[in-house]
Amino acid sequence: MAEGDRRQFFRRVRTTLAGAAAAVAAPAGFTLDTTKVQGAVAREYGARSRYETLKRWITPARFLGSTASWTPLGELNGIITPSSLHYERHHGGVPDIDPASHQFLIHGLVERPLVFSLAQLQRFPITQRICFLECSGNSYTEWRTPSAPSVQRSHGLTSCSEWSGVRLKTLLAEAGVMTEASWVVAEGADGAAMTRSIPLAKCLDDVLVAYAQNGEALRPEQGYPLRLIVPGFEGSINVKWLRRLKIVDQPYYSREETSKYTDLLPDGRAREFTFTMEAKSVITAPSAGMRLSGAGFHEVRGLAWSGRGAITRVEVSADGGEHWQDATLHGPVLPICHTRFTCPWEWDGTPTALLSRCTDETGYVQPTREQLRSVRGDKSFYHYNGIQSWRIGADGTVTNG
Ligand SMILES: Nc1nc2c(c(=O)[nH]1)N[C@H]1C(S)=C(S)[C@@H](COP(=O)(O)O)O[C@H]1N2
Ligand SMILES: [Mo]
Repeated sequence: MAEGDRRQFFRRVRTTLAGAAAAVAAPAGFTLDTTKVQGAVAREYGARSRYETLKRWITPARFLGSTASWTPLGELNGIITPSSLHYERHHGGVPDIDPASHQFLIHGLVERPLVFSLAQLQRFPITQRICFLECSGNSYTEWRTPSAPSVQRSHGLTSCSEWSGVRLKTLLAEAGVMTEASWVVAEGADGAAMTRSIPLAKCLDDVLVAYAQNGEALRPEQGYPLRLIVPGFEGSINVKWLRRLKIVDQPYYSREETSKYTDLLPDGRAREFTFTMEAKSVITAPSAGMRLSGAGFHEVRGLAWSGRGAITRVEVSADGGEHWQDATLHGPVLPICHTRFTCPWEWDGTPTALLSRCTDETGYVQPTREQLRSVRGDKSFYHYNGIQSWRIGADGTVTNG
């Protein structure tokens, strides 16, 4: 038997035994309650079971309208985030926009300035893609002393949806982009009038003007009725409540790309336009705030994603980073998309730490916190993608660190 085969074989055996260990034997003479109870009638618009209570965690607002809500990653499964639990970030509150009167303008360095209603936009060929969004402020608590009390509060500013809409390049072709154009400035219709500059090349590649999320209209929090989806780029550039695209020949250096969303480097200079979100992974269970019921088999579960393409590998360490084992990736494994991984783990009941490390299709390997800090210094806030470590105590408690 080849070495790889043998490893696979042992893993299969271990998983089977583990399954048996987790199963509960039915007591002798056990009878299942088979009473029939008349149920409720159909509902026109669905809601979850009244026994389910999972929620986003909302950052206490510093001022009215500027807030963030975090996805409870620890308790979710699969790669699609339920729309009701998609993280939110807004700088001027969630506007209430009537789609019947909303107008979307493309102007600037174009042959034909165009204005669209939602209905007009929906007559263009539709396309869809599943991709993650991640706020560049996600995991900011982990730069210095890792301190978030849960994976929701360390990593919950990322979510993954299926988005449908029109390719921006289709609309730009319709408008006729002039040769001197090189950037596109996007503006939202919210209280913050969120404004971001996007390289024209990206807009002619895979940017979407989206009006649907997971099959239905966008949620108000996600930009109803219209938003940009800029796959792999930091969250803030995915302008919601989109009302205007101005085609220009230089970036606009708006507030959101000078005072905010820049990375202060060790030499005191600020790096601008860090567009792409680098590869990152995190173990979602067990994770901080959870408690293991006891020694024995546990399945380590998590998520990995990269703004540069598909995840090709995730490794898990159950001894604080000394040894690493390949995790199983569960399909579909899509580019620029949350990817599920699992890894069987036999806990011996002694204190240890669980870590995950991912690699993407460019060969980039998720760095340790120390590696990141050695390059980026200790003044950074945004764009943290270091390896996360969850400490397991002898009593089964899981903490950050
Ligand atoms: N118009 C507008 N667009 C916006 C924002 C905003 O405040 N206003 N916030 C941005 C930020 S910082 C992020 S991280 C993403 C969040 O998208 P979501 O709320 O759908 O998760 O939207 C971006 N688009
Ligand atoms: Mo963000």
